[in-house]
Amino acid sequence: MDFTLSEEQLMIQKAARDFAQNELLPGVIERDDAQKFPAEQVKKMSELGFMGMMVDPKYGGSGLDTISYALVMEELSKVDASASVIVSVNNSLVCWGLETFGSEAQKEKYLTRLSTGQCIGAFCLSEPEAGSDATSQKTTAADHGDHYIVNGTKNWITNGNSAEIYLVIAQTDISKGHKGINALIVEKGMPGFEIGPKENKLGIRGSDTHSLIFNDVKVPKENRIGEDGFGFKFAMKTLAGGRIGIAAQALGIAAGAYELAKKYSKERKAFGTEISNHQAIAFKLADMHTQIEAARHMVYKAAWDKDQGNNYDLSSAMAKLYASQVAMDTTIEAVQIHGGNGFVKDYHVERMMRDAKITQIYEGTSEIQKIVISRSILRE
Ligand code: COS
Repeated sequence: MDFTLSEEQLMIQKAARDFAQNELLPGVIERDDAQKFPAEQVKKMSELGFMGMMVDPKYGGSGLDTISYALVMEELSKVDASASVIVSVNNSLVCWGLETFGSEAQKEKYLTRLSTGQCIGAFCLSEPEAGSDATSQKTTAADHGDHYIVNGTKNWITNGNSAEIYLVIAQTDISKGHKGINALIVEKGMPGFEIGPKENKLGIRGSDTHSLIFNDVKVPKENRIGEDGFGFKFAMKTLAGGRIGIAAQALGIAAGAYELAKKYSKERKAFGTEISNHQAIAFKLADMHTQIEAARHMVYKAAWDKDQGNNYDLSSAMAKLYASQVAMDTTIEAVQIHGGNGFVKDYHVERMMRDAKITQIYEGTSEIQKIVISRSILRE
């Protein structure tokens, strides 16, 4: 067993760390406050190859492994989880889904644009009445021979307005249940496709989350990903990898808040000494550090499983379940260690606490991860 990162992985980790400090940190509080999409930062991340990290270079990607992707997600998320979710959705849901299951023509038409950051993508599964219960899709894609007619509404879509390419899950034949669901590539600007209002969120406020409305949108059949009826499996397989990205995001949020809390505890004095000298604070730091390290091992293990070609449904679900809990617990404690300053925006940790919550909700709630985990272990 070798826990050493390769030279290349260390280099990518450093590039992401430097980028986060130099380009994401300035203005992160203001972007959160104003719900401002980090457009300039996304452009720079494209130049660094962060938008198509695991994509084959022949489609404009960086050709990196999943561990490198997790390292980048961790470093970006230490500073700005709004920026990192944009990266995560584009990489592990949109690019990976298209590269793995798309046709050659689809890859040529869409993947290169997405992996080079010429445009970004969105993954559209959730609906007003189908979040966790993902087979209950109400959005329809009626088969009209050489095209589908799509009708319905999608909710809470990350990159909702900033995207140009949308992977939309919709029901074609309700009598076939989940086997009647398709995944379609929909382009912004297709007649009948409207972007709904932007959500005013608790956290990750810099990312743009919208509902999407489809009114008789005509989508050519060549835009269907995989065979007829493959849409639900496409969503499940893609989300399994997406969960590694979100687990790495949760890990990064936790590690970022911990680093700030540790630094603060060595500066802030109370009762005549730095508060890190009080066991009440030192023990909190010990717990945070231990839990973060455990989460890190789980995240890297899930990424490693994916890189080795192992099944990663279980390891990604466990990594997301655990890392998101650690993100929540650690950020709450980081606010506590900061005391009154923790409640003030300038010290960052209150934002991290708000950002952490979504990691227990999107790409499968913690309760959904427990369904995936329990079914997997009981099948053994
Ligand atoms: N890979 C491949 N296939 C999978 C799969 C996976 N990871 N998970 C499920 N499937 C397949 C099953 O094998 C089954 O196919 P068959 O009938 O051919 O065997 C099919 O998908 C339906 O699976 P299942 O019967 O387990 O469906 P359920 O309705 O019980 O739901 C859960 C399964 C709960 C795991 C699923 O609905 C889920 O992940 N929901 C959360 C979705 C989500 O993450 N939403 C957030 C939106 S994105 S922000």
